[in-house]
Amino acid sequence: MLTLYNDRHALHHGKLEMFRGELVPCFEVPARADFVLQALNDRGLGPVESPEDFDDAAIARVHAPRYLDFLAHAWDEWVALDPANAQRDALPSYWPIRTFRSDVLPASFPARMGLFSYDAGTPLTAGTWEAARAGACCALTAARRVAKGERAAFALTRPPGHHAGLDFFGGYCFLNNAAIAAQALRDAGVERVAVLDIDYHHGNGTQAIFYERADVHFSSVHGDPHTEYPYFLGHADERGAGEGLGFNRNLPLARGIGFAAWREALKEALRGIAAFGPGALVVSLGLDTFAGDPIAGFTLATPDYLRVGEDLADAGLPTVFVFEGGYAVAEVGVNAVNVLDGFMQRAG
Ligand code: FKS
Ligand code: ZN
Repeated sequence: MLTLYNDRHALHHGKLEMFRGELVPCFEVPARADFVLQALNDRGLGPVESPEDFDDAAIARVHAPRYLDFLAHAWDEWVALDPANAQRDALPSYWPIRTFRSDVLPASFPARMGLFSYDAGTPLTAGTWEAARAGACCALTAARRVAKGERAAFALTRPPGHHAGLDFFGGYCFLNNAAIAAQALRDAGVERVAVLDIDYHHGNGTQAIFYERADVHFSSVHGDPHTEYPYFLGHADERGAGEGLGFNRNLPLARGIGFAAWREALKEALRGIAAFGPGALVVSLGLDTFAGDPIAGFTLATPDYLRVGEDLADAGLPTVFVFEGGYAVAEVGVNAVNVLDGFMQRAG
């Protein structure tokens, strides 16, 4: 399978995230992508190519201009607050929750950090903007290649994207690579695009971006938000709104379930996607459904990911895979490549 690899991903390297009242080492580390690249090479599942560059317009199809402007300058503003900040990552501490105003753009940088985010687990670092921007170009290149006739392409990049919304970061995500790819496919002339999110965590950002649209269907299989991150979105009764009503589908599953139950939900999501009749599929490929994942709760095993790839290939759609979560670092590469390998073997 064609892989587009963002070799600037490691410019985003958070040190610490807030967890249970303490700052702990980040789970979302550069080594994750390195292990996937290594596994691709070991399997001989090439070619691996460099992404093309795109201007900000393609990214602004999905994200608000004032948010992109904030991200582009955030690190410089952080260091301007205190030169010592150059040695530490920026984390938000103040959020405009209900009854506060979010229409007034604060002059204060810490206030804007909170306005444009929703958790304290997503450090912004010196290279975050460059890495995330190059990652969006990686997803855009994969979409372009699939629009031009490639059966499938894999955007291998980080930081991940599916929690990032129109104008907010969170859940280790800054730019929504899957949403950017889906919009690019629409702009390339694909009339209906489906996004299937199989990360352990609900893709709240992607859902929100397309919630009122009938041209992009979003389906997600994930840990039940009653108990799992991101907690405040991802319930089964979220079916879309306005013109988008009926084009959003959530299949939340209880923490602890195994592959058989998970695969039934996957197949159910794929039936809904087939009924939608899309011209292309974008897969938010998280591997944190793995039994050994340190921050998630399903129990898929390494060989199961070959079956996942086969099931996805059976949808018979031009497919863009976008790398999302997966924190069992030593296994994430083989698990990701099993999906892609299973897909290609089945797709022929
Ligand atoms: C552990 C608590 C959970 C946030 C989890 C974020 C998950 C991110 C992800 C993505 F694909 F975006 F990377 N903290 N400290 O896996 O969904
Ligand atoms: Zn996840």
